[in-house]
Amino acid sequence: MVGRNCSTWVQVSQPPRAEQQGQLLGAFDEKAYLAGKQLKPGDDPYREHAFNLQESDRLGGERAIRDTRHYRCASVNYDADLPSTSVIITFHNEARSTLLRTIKSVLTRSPASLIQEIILIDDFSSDSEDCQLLSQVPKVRCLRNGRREGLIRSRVRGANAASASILTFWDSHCEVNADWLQPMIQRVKKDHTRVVSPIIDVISLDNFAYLAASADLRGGFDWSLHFKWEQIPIEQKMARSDPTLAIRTPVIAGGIFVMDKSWFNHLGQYDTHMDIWGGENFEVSFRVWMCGGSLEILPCSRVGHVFRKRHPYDFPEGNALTLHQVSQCQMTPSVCHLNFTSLEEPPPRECPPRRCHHRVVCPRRNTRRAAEVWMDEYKQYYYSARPSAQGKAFGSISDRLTLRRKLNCKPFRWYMENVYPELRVPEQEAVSSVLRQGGLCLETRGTDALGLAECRGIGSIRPQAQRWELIEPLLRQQDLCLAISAFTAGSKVKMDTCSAKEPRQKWKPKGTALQHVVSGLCLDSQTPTGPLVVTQCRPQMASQSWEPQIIT
Ligand code: UD2
Ligand code: MN
Repeated sequence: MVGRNCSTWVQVSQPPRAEQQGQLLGAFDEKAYLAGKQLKPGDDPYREHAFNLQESDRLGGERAIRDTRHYRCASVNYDADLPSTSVIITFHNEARSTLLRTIKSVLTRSPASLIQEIILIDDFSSDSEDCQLLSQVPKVRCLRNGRREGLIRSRVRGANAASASILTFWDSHCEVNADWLQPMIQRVKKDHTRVVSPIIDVISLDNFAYLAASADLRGGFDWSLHFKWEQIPIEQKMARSDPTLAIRTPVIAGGIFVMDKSWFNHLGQYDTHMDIWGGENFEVSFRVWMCGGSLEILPCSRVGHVFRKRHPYDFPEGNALTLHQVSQCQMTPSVCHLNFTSLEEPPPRECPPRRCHHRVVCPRRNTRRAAEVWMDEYKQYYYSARPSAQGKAFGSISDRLTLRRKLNCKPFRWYMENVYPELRVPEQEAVSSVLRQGGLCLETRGTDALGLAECRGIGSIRPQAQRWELIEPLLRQQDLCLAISAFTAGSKVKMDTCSAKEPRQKWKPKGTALQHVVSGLCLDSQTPTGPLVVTQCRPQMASQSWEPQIIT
């Protein structure tokens, strides 16, 4: 381990010297730009941007920040001949100081050869001067929309104008950390179907402190289609021997990611019928996974972002939205390990639970489009969680459905089973029954043995052993499910820990028989005393008949 005084803050960049400033900013007059728009004495510093503008302005165009990466990241090697990227930043009425820090941090903390250009899309901000002035910065181009388009169409405009083969999408209030770009480009260069994001650190909206986000998070969601940061599953966490390796993520937060330009175009860019804000991160995430790509978070790449609690801008079509509170800051990554520097191993402790409130906007139209195009039969769970979405018009989706067919994308069930098996499908109406065969009932005896026994009603000593729930495809008794031991006729059946992914546990009713979905064989008692097995289905056979009788 590299020796380092733990109390020092590792500075990843010193403000450049005067002559470097000249090269970096060309004809652009930073002082005049920042002085051109200032908070007036007595003004509420949070009003216009939903963060403390006074603090942001005080920091100016550039500042040193702490290197928040794991210490092992510093010794990872990258190819010398990485391709360059076009950085696309859309903004609507962004504060001058945050926008300038975003741009300057990219220019100062990325290898110059990897930044082909920075394309700003001014999404019809009230003041058109910002765009003009910033265009004077070398490598920066600014395109101004003639009307408010929202971030989705703005990004597509930026992508179409980009000249590099790799696209990098950004919010307009970020600051990059040391060596953030190389890991991203390296991963995409190796496999162009990967879409990669950094760990998104937290820039405090109050004092602009740069805080390390937990490195154990990935993107997830609930059935109301709210994005949330969640702990990576424990098995994956245990299996991670190398903290510099990529983390697979079911969805991306949406704001900061790198993607191959041809892959972006091949996959249909974005759904440009989505307006203003929201939902596009689900749409692009489902699409990437289901149509042959993957999403990753790269722990050696860190970028800070000002997470806000409300939108500072208006939504022209306000009725497309509903507003409600969520009680946890699910949308802001948890900030832990505040007292260590990157050169130490972080102390292994869980983040404390946070109590704060966000006003969450539900862009029903956008989210509904994502659900309708990509979620197949699972969209019913979205509608159950967000009944108000059902009444909301969402326009035509035929183009997007055609795209899905053309790309031959996998069903949402595949996504659920392979990418996000941790997302629980809401409990279906579970009906408990006994399974009768003649006068006897199917019963478990421990985990291995199954047999037939006299039917005992509720209130008997062991009613649980005869109580079954068929929630297709599983035949359950609490956490245990009926499973075959092999896929051949004559194989015994047993009880196993339930997993909807496990092919051995998939059953469906066939008349009064119970058919194992994958082998096509049927549950058979052969003799009342023998072990239970699966055999060729013969519908008339008494030993294959299991009559459910509902119990309460
Ligand atoms: C998060 C994402 C954001 C986007 C959004 C869902 C991160 C860090 N941020 O929201 O990128 O995926 O979820 O849609 O993951 N903007 C426009 N035109 C508009 C509205 C916004 O250009 O009409 C710009 C805005 O100035 C900003 C960016 O779009 O640069 C994202 O907006 P935000 O910062 O308000 O969204 P955020 O961070 O809450
Ligand atoms: Mn943002």
